[in-house]
Amino acid sequence: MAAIRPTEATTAPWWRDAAIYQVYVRSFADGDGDGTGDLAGVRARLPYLVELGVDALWFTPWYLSPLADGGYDVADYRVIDPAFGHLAEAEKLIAEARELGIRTIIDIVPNHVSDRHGWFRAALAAAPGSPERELFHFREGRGENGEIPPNDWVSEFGGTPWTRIDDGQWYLHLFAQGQPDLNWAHPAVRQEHEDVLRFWFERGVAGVRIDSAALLAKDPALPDFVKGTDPHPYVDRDELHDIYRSWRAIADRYDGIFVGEVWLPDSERFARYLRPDELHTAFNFNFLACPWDPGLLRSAIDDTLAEHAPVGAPATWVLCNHDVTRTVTRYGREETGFDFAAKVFGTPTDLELGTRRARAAALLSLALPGAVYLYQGEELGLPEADIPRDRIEDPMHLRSGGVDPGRDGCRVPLPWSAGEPYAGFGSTVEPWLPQPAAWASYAADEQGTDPGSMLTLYREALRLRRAEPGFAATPGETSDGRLNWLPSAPGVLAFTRTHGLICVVNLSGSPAPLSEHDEILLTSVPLDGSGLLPDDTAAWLRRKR
Ligand code: TEU
Repeated sequence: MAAIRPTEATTAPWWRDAAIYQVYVRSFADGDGDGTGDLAGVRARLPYLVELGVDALWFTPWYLSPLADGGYDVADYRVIDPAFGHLAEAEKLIAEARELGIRTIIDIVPNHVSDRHGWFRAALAAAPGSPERELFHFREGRGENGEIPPNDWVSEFGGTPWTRIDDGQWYLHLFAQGQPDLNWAHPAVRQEHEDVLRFWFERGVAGVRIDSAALLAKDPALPDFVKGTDPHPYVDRDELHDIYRSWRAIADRYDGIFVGEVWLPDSERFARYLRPDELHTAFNFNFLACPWDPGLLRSAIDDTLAEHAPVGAPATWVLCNHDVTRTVTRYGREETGFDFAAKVFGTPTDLELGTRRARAAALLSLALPGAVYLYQGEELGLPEADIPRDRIEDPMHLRSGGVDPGRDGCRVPLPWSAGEPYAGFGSTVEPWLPQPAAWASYAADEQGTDPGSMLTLYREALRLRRAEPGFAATPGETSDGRLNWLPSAPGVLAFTRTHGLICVVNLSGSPAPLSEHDEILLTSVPLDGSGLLPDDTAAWLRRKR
């Protein structure tokens, strides 16, 4: 059994260098056979997660939801969706995981609720101008008969973010129609979210991921968007920081942590969310979106460490999540960066190349100072799946008029056992999203016994990352930024951490010499004995002093 790392002064707090595994519950494992993943499925697979060697699980929303956006449309935060289980089972799961040394992070979606949430139903039933409507952004339309949306904003999922209801008013939803935005200027909205945080901290969760964390606050006038105006009417407004300071005070009482989903290009603005009395960490989307290019990766790493240092927050390293193209697919394409706007159907992909690079990227990201997030299936090297168009459920696809492929391709139910129906996902009926024909060839059971598999690489890398003190955050050293670049050939990234650990990644296009070392700890592909590191591969080395 893995032990929870002690948090005394001998080691840094757990979250500063944790390996956190993202569980997309619907697609992780199906415990009751109905085609949808559930909490029973997760509980049954806890030993797998222990063996993988992760410190915490982040669960995408598991609350009651009509699933207009895969659960990011919450109808009730205090109820587990019956498709997943029930509250007592969630409590059991949190406790069982903790017994096994794994902490739990839940997902809170403060920007909006589901249109089935009690508050929104009450708002629809109430009259324009009523206190019930004040909790949301209801407005009259423009034009002679109010038939034009109240402003010119564009939904994050495309199209207008306004929907008109029967009495003629419009309500704002930055995402799908089923996700009405809350009015964060209203004290009841703040109060309710603080209660929800306490509700879950009381149940033993160790942390909270904050969805769309930079979008909640709106200019009360809801003005048209004029490019270049500062402040933006709904992105990164100063009012947010007061909200997060009050959340931090609550989390501190429970020793809980936050990870914010903050997509902001400006690093100084980004770092403001990580000041010591605000969020503990935020996802590093610049690294996630970075192309497989030595210069760009090196700058992304340097910029990340530089932006975190002044606020004393640890960096996070993320290669993929439930919103973006799977890593092995992205790296196997001509455009290896990630950009929502550039997604199209039918992009040519070399999966062998992508997989080779993803293996090297795994060693790179796991060697960097800070916390690392893994998305379920990343450890199996799953590619982005082609979903038949009539089976795509993602509102990003539906609202684009079918042009955007959407995000379902990275949300396909996991393959557990090669020889079982639906690759061992656990279903007795077809899972909610179809699995590609090749899915069984990625099954965890066969990868677990294959020394050359992606799963074996992740297990070994996570084991070493935990065992080697040189990879750990240093107590008292707030920047955790112990990384020194080593001289290397053009196109080769080489850096040291402490205790003589070295990570080398070759993106030069040809074999490159390894940095001086005494011991090879791990390589992303077997070396041939020439002393050279092949292109698109990585190695962990040790140099004794
Ligand atoms: O994602 C937020 C999201 O979609 C961002 O990409 C957003 O568009 C960005 O801030 C724009 O700059 C979260 C969840 O991860 C996603 O699954 C949900 O669909 C979404 O929020 C709505 O809750």
